[in-house]
Amino acid sequence: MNTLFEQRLQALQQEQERLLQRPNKWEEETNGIVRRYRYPVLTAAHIPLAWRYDLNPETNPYCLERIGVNACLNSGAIKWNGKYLLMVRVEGADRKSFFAVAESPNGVDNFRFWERPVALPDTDPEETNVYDMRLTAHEDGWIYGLFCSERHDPKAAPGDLSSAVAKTGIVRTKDFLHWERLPDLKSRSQQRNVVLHPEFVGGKYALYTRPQDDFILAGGGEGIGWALIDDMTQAEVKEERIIDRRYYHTIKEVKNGEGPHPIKTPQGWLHLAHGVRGCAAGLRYVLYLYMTALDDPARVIAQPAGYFLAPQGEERVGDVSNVLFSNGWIADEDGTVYIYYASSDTRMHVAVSDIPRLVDYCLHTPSDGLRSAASVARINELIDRNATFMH
Ligand code: BGC
Ligand code: BMA
Repeated sequence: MNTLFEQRLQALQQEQERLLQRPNKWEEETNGIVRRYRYPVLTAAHIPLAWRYDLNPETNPYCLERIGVNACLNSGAIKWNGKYLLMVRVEGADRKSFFAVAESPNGVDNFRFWERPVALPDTDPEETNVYDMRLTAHEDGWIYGLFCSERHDPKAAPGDLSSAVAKTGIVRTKDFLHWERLPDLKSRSQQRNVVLHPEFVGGKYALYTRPQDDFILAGGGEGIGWALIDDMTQAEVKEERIIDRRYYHTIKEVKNGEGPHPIKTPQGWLHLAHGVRGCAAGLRYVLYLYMTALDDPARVIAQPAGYFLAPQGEERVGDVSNVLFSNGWIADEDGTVYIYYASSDTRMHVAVSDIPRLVDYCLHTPSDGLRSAASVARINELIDRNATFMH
């Protein structure tokens, strides 16, 4: 027996089991809106050893990792058969991302990957990278996954190996094992962060879109859009209108994008999105909430100013520092909301809240006055109203 191999493998297995079974615990936050859990729910170290190590001592006498994994990030989420599933963006050491399902019994810890990564139907040899899937259990009976499909820009100048083009890929499933790939979304502009609304709207499918002129910059793309689609098997954005606009000197000045699909509440659709601004450190990504009307999911009824989650502590640092990104949340039957978010393109976390609390936050947080003077006026209004309550 090769004892070096055995010892190393045993240590790796024990260490991973300890990590997978570690109970998570929430920490109080001063703003009362959410409770973050202390430990990341998924990291590269959660990836099964059989995906990374050759477990045959004959062919791997040093027990080396053969296929490295860099990060677990931007994950779609869904409750399915009583389990909390994440559709994880796993990024390899080779920079390529792929999808893999991880499952937890309680939504906050004990996430374990299924046996194999998702084998997405491979329909286009130019498709180089796939990431950031949004899951929607649609009322038509299918579970859809919309994701970003990226390729080298065919119009890039010779020697320019960085320019890319983003499209929206579409798959659907009924069991998370068999995936049907539908044609990519047709659109005049590049599209990343496209999300399927869970209900028909006037008999049509509805998409939250994010038109952009360029791969990185939104350019003339003014924000989160809305498009009605006749047929998901031939999905095409024919008309698109902006429902959540970007503004100068806000958290979404440079770009924004819908997170997961909105949650239906008695007071309206509750939306989670990311906003991006530029600063000397690069792009800063934060998360914000807004609400739209039940009878018209494209009509904004509440827009609290600023972010409700921004990078904090260790979340600030990673491969792409100063980033929180979310494309998955789960609203449980009892109203608990599990918000899954990645920090700095490196690891997955969960923060927990509930529907009444998030709705209260949306409906009663002042909107952005867009100017410092307006911010001061809002604080003074609050102080005036508080005068009778001060002791
Ligand atoms: C990366 C994404 C990133 C996008 C825009 C892609 O190549 O994989 O994580 O959001 O570029 O920066
Ligand atoms: C992109 C997103 C994410 C990523 C973020 C920060 O625009 O689509 O994939 O988390 O940038 O790198």
